[in-house]
Amino acid sequence: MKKLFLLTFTVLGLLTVSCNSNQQDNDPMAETGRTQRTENLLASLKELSAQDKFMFGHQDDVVYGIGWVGDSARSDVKSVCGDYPALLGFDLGRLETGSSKNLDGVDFDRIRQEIINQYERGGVTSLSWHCYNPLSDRQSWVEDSLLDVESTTVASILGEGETHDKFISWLDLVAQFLNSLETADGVKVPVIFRPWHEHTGSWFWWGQNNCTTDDYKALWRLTVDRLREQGVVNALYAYSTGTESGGDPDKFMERYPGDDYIDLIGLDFYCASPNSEEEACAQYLEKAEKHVSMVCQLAKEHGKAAAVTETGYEGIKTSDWWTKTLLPAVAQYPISYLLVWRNAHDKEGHFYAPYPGHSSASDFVNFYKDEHTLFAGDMNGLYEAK
Ligand code: BMA
Repeated sequence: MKKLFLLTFTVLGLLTVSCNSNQQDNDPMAETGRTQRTENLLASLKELSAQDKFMFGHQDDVVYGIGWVGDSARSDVKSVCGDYPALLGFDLGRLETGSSKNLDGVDFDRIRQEIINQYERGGVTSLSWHCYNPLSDRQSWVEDSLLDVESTTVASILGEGETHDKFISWLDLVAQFLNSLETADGVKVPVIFRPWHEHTGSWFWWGQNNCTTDDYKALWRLTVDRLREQGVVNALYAYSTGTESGGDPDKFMERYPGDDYIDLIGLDFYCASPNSEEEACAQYLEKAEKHVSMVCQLAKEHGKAAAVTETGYEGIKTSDWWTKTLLPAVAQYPISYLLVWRNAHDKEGHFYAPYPGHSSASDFVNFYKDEHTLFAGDMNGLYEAK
């Protein structure tokens, strides 16, 4: 009995010590208001940015793919090359409306679990947010018939605007979700949060023609300040534009909310042409030269990590796209990661990663084996102090 008690006592003691130490690790650091692990991740991303290796990422990789949805431990990328992506992307759109599923039908509880799984395999998660329009109560994409509403939405959020309180309650739901990202051992899982993306275009209500520069910056600051106030200690923030700057750094940074608000500078750009595959690939290489080099330069100047926050070739129509277009386009630039978009199970032809039997699958295996690319199995110590 005594022995059993001692054993129980010891186990309880060990558990308490380990919980306490995780608890302490979850405490925000005085200088940055974030956990040590989150700062370590940022340092690792910057270190990766300075090397000639990058993490491969895929949106919604583990929750559905071509011909399947909702399976456990499945991934089109893993089925093709044997490993998970080093980075996963998920979207928080519809969290703000209180829905249990996001805009693409993925359960938020599942997303939470997959973020934790990804952390436990040593990888990273990036979260985008196709946020509803709080003024129209409709999607984030601008609707032509509602242009007056779309172009006054950001202003309606700011100051004492009519949607301010509602929007703050939406941010609080995001904060709640980020705060809930905890492993069974009580470790707060760091993530990259990438709201208000592609703002240099005008297809979202927060886009270029729909708000002023000052209002866009104010939206960012309101977002980050509120999340911090709500106790979010595990988020890095990514600024990610489209290609509308044309490679002009001043234009690219026009709506940058400031170094205190941003950790990672990135770009969304795709391989596409209405004319031909050759043209799509040639233009992709040109775009990379113009934009990715600029992103890396700006990230360096501002002391931030650099990334290609979204990219890909819808339907991957060229079978050697991975090694003959993507790699030559980006491998020479010091990015920390690139993320290809989702393999939709419900939208014919809307996929950006290969799946077994796809014509680019064997080329993807070469891409996987290439010295520049990192997958989950290559991840080691991203969250440890350098
Ligand atoms: C777009 C498309 C949509 C999707 C949205 C948010 O690029 O993939 O089908 O709903 O992203 O994930």
